[in-house]
Amino acid sequence: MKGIVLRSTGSFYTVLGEDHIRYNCRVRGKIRLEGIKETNPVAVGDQVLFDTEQDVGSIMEILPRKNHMLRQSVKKTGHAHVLAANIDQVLVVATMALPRTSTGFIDRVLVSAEAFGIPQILLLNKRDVMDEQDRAVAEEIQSLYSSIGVEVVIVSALHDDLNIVKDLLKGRTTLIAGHSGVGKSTLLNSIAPEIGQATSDISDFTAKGVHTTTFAETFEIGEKTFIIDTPGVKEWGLVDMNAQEISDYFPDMRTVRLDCKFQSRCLHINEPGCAVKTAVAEGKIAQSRYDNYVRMASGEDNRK
Ligand SMILES: Nc1nc2c(ncn2[C@@H]2O[C@H](COP(=O)(O)OP(=O)(O)O)[C@@H](O)[C@H]2O)c(=O)[nH]1
Ligand SMILES: [Mg+2]
Ligand SMILES: [Zn+2]
Repeated sequence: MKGIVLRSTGSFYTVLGEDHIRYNCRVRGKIRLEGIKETNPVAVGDQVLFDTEQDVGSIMEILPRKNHMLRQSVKKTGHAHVLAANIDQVLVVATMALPRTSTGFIDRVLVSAEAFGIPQILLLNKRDVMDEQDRAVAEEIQSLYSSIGVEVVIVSALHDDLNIVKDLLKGRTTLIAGHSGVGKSTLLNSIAPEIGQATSDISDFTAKGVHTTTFAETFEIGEKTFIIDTPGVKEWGLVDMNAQEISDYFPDMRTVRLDCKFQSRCLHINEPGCAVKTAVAEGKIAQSRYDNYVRMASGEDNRK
């Protein structure tokens, strides 16, 4: 039977079959998928062929992936880990306060998605508790990211009707990313109450590093509509990317960088005649985007 992998624990997989029944499966024997060198052969979001003859089903084959996203393997063995496969879009959930999300985190996720050719949505949550200053910053962020092709919505997952968000998600598979406490579970509950996601107290978000689940999990929130929740967002890394590649995945730098004096060799950091730096000075590229680029390009850890 054909199915989609909803959840993986590393040895067992929950597969949603075409018959709409969930099966517990494992991988028996060797599975081949061309070009795979990652630590986990089968990822959440994979379309698979599986056999249901035994109590525990057997995944026989992974169907070709439309795309996938990698994250740095937790153990830093040099191997990458497939975060999820067949993703239509990435939804970054961020907040101005309680907790405050840095633009460094937002840009890191956007660049990671861009690197795999996946469109992005930015959701600024907790609109109801934004003060005047937060609101001004949120609107600034909205206009900045809209200008580089990212859809931005400012909402309250607790109090708004969320029709805009539902429309954006409808019929698609969306990978959701955001720090603990920003309201991802609350958002899922508002959109699809039947999935009954546990939410944590605001005070819990300071308890860093305490993750109850370490596995990506997919929720079906409507017909052909899936949300993949990925715990451990701190491990999101820019796998094997050098400065040139990173600047390629900043849409606002992409065209400008061809005008740099040293063109493809320019890192846009100290080089004379750098068109990117000029564009920053002229306000054509946002200072925050440039600063975040420099941090990523110099390999500095800005995952917070
Ligand atoms: N005021 C306010 N609180 C929210 C909103 N969304 C979520 N929260 C609260 O933020 C806390 C963390 O939410 P949760 O959904 O568990 O975050 P997660 O860790 O990203 O899944 C909970 O106490 C929620 O009630 C919102 O729009 N406004
Ligand atoms: Mg949660
Ligand atoms: Zn340059």
